Amino acid sequence: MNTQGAPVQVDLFTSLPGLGYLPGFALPQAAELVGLVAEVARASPFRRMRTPGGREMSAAMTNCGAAGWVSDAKGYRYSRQDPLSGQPWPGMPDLFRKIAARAAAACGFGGFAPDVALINRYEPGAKMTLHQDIDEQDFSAPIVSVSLGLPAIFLWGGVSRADKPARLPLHSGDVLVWGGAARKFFHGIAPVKHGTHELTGATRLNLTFRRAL
Ligand code: MD3
Ligand code: FE
Repeated sequence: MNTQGAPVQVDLFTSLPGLGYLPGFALPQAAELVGLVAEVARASPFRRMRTPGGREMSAAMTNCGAAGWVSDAKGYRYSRQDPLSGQPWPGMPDLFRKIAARAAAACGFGGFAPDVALINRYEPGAKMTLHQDIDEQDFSAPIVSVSLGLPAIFLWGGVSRADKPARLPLHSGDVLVWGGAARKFFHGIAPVKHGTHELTGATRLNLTFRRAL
C-alpha cells in the first residue's frame, strides 16, 4: 500500500516518462469521493451513451465541471451542457480538484487544474474497448484517473491499436497519471468481474480528470 504519493515504477511503464502509477493514493478519501459521485449523479444521472456508430456503451457515464464528455450520433465532443437536462453540468467538488492536482504534482505535473471530471460506472460485465483520449484541446496537460470500488483489469495498448495490450489490475483507491508520451496511448478496461465492494456494491467507478477546454 502506498498512500504517501511517491509514484511506483512498474515494468510495463518504466520506459514511459510522464506516466505515474500511485497505488492506494486516494484510499483515505475513497468513501468521501464515492459520496460526491452520488451527489453529482443526483443532478446529472449516469446514462449509457451511444457511439457515433449507434452502439450503446456498456459503461454508464456522467460528468462534472465546466464541460462534460458526450457521445451521440453526431460524434464525440465536450459540451458545456448536460444533454439530458440542457443545464450546465454540476460543479466540480473541491476534493476532486485537490486530489487530481496532488496526484499530478507527485508525477511531475505541477499546476494541473482540470476543468472536466468524466465519471464512468461499470456494472459486472461492462468494459471499455481500446481507444485514445484525443477530444481534449490541450495535450500538454496529463489525465489523472482514480479507480473506486470493484477491481478491473486495465488494458494498456501502445501507439497503435494493433499493439497487444499489457494488463494491469486496478483496485479501489489507485490513481494513474497519464502525461507525456503516455497521453495518446490506446487503453481500455476488460469486462468487470462479478463481486461486491464495501463502498460501491456491485460497481466500479472511475474518475478521469481532464483539461479539455
Ligand atoms: C491512458 N477510462 O474514461 S482509466 C476514459 O477505467 C477511460 O474507466 C478507463 O479510458 C476507466 O477515457 C480507464 C485510465 C486512463 C484514463 C485516461 C487515459 C488511461 C489513459 C488517457 C490517456 C492514456
Ligand atoms: Fe480513455
